[in-house]
Amino acid sequence: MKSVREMVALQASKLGGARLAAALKVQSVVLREAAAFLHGRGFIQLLPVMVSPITDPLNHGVADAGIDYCGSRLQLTKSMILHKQLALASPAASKIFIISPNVRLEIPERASTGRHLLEFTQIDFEMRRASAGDAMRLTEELFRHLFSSAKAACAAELAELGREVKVPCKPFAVRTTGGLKAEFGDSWEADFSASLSEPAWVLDHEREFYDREDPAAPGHYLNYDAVYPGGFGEALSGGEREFEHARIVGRMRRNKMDLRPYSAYLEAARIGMLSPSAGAGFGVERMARFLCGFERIEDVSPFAKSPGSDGFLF
Ligand code: ASN
Repeated sequence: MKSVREMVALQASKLGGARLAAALKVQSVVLREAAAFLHGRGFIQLLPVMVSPITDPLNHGVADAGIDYCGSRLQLTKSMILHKQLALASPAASKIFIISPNVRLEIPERASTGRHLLEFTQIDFEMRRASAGDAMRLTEELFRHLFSSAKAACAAELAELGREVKVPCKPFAVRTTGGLKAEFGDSWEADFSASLSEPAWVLDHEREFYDREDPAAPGHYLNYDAVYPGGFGEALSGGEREFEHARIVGRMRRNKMDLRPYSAYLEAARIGMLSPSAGAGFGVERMARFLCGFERIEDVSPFAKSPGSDGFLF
């Protein structure tokens, strides 16, 4: 166990170092250019929701993080998916994005992936009456724009890091989760990413209740993950959404969820406030890590919080 003095000295050298400085510049370009690109496509930027009675349930190894307030329980946002669906009810907001801080208390084992942090920021977008294909084409253009902007604006920093960034061709290659499992087995995610030289899509995996199950092929899902090449793993995830009350309830029951906390969201679905939509979100720190070619995501974040760690200073 290191002393506070030793830990502060390490933090000082991280903050004063060229590596973090390069990553922060790359990340800043990603934030600026993602907002500019989405504004240019007619998206409205919403401010983040950070506490709410409901958030993304993320039924996989993430503990709830909440605060008690005046006798009720507020959750810290794990993702704004449910609020994205609700916000689309505004006529001003047929295409929205949020630079959204998320808190996910991940299981300690996730520290080994190099791409999980307890708090991170995602650029989260949603489009009313859009299809999976619409969201995938938009993502491909956005990623191309972000990669080429970072390359141009941070040429000196990337050269110093010895990192060559390739602007991907579009459309990205497309695979399915089932096909990759058959080819690579249980470690398909890491192995598939390691086999790639450009980002690729992985379609159709059973995730949360809000990703739409294909009405024409039950057991299949109209969702998509973008995967970075070179073993950097998942970049973005999204899907078409369930918006009809009966289907949402059916999916929640299948996931053995307690419906009570979601009563207002379900009422909104029942009265038709939710519309068909598609969207996605990608982690800003993950993109900075990929563009810089860093092994660990902690290296792009000045105040990184790794899963399982209890030695947080700031
Ligand atoms: N942002 C993701 C989406 O739009 C959800 C998530 O981050 N869990 O599907």
